[in-house]
Amino acid sequence: MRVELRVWLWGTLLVAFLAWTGVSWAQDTSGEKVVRMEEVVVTATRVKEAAKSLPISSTVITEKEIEARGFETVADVLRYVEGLYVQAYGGPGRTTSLRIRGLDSRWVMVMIDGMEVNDPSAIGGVFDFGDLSVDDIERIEVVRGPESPLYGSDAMAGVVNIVTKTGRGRPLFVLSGYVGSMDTWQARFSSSGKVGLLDYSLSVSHRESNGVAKDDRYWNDSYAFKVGTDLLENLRLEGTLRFTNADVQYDDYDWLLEESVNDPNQWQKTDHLVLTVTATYLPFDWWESQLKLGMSDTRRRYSDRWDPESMDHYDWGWGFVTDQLESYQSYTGRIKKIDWQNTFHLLDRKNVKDTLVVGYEYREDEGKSTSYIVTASYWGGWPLGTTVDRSRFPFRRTQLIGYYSQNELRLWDSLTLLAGFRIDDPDEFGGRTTYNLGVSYHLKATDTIFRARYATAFKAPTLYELYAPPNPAWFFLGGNRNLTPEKAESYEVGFTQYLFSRKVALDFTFFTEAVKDKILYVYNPVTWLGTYENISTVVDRGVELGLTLRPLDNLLLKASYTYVNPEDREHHRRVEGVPLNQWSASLFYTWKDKVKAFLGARFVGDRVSRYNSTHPKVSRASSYTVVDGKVSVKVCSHFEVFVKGENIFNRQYEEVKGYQAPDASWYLGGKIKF
Ligand SMILES: [Ca+2]
Ligand SMILES: [Ca+2]
Repeated sequence: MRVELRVWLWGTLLVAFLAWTGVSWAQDTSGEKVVRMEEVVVTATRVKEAAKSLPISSTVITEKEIEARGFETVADVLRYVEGLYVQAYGGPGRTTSLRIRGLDSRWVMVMIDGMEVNDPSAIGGVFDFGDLSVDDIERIEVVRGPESPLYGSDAMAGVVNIVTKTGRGRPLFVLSGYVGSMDTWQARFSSSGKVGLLDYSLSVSHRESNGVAKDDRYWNDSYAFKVGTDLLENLRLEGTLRFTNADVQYDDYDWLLEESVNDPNQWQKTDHLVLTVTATYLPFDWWESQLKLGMSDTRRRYSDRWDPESMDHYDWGWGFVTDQLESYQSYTGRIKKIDWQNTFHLLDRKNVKDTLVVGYEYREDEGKSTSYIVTASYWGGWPLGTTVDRSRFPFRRTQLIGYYSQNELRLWDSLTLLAGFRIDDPDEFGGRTTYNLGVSYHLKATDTIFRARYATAFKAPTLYELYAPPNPAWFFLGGNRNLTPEKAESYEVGFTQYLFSRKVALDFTFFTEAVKDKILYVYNPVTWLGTYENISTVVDRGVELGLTLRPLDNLLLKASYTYVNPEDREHHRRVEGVPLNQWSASLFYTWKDKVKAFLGARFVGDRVSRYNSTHPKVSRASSYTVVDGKVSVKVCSHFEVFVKGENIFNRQYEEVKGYQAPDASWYLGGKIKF
């Protein structure tokens, strides 16, 4: 039977069963709520607001929901969010990127506690989600659509902000761990609470796995720490630190066959450190001033020694053979920033509320890299010699200064008008101004919220695209200093309809976004020499549908459907690697606060993996449906056991063609609280 059909059948049976048991336990209201209908979001406007009342599309995932789903990484959690597509190059620890509304991962800004963590030493400045665990996270906020008017460059497709937990109440200590498929084991210690004037939260975890196939080992150590104090009634100081150290074995890739080729001794080592210090001061009750200093440092090292099994030994045909004897690459990227935000509650009356945000941001992006490759070549068995290719991308820095402002006017508690603009002064390109205009209206008679929004955005070229040194071995002419920022313009309209005293919420959003002057690698077909140019245009259109259903207090159903179709206007074709259709459904169930269960299914449609210039056939990556679940049982007030399954029906699938995703995986674990 097809996986989709089985999923549907089992899903229907399960809903029927839960509804039945749910009715018999309807009196039981002790279940903790995974999702509140009135979720608040900060990232969308830089001010804490009810998410649905804003003219901006956002999703908030709480700690409880993360815990209920039982996933290990932020990427796994994001796979269930509407409008998002996560692509991993294989199993645990492998490079993982995120698209928002089908747009490039280069245009997604990722923040941890309001600090950008994108890697400026990566070609497109992309953040790699592969090693980011859910340790010590209180909430994940996702904003879809351009956020440049508030956050500047990089936020063209949207923003993901990961917020570390704030300690509250009596200190709590949690020890947890699990073992399971792929010889995986994980252990975590975490604690949070308030001691005297200090509130804190911390988490230390270790995970290792043998991965999907041969020589796919993975280790991850993650440390997260937050400490805060309300020094005065109107002054709060807060510091956060997150450090991840991970090692993963990766494979070679055969571009002709679009297949992975095992390499037994090829490793990637990643260190990522994020630090933030924030002071929040309220000189008056109508003025909140926040100063944030932040730093994000990413180091990646890749090493490989020769072996006969992988593509280190490569036969080019015509008797020409190369052996890559040794290779080593190192990349260091760092972002430093100062953000000073002032929020003025200018009017705060019953029928008129006006909030003005004014801020200044200074940001530095730094990067450098080195590469060392030793290759021996042969022709017809005769040695032609050994070449040592050393290249170095010397330390580079770009600076960016931004001034932002946004006014939010709320009338009669139903009409919200939002207007924002930001002036950025990237040191290379002159000033950039981005705008944001939005309106939302709550029609109380039918409990419907209507939304509409217009926004512009830009992304400055990355260090690599601008300054990369030429590399004749790769026919690379070097970075292009004449590049200009990529620009985007977007519109969206939508509504949220609540039904049955808000037990049901329906969301609909239509959006369109056009990106001009997209930076692409362009090469001369005769000489093969190439570099980056502002050459392409992408026009994106799509819809997002969401359904939240809480028929009973202890039962919650969330479902979403996303259609996106970004079109490459230069070639008049669909952008590679983007599924047109995606849906997901999640069921959360609590029984007397003793049993908690999650069951989820998600479908990803097929993707064009590559257009072949010499071959008329387009290569495709096929669609898939994956089912995940978790059941945890509280044995006593201090101890719980859980079992979780990922890809339960053992669907063989690939997010990126040629990179096998994990088979059905089962994990058994426990958790002690004291
Ligand atoms: Ca391998
Ligand atoms: Ca090797």
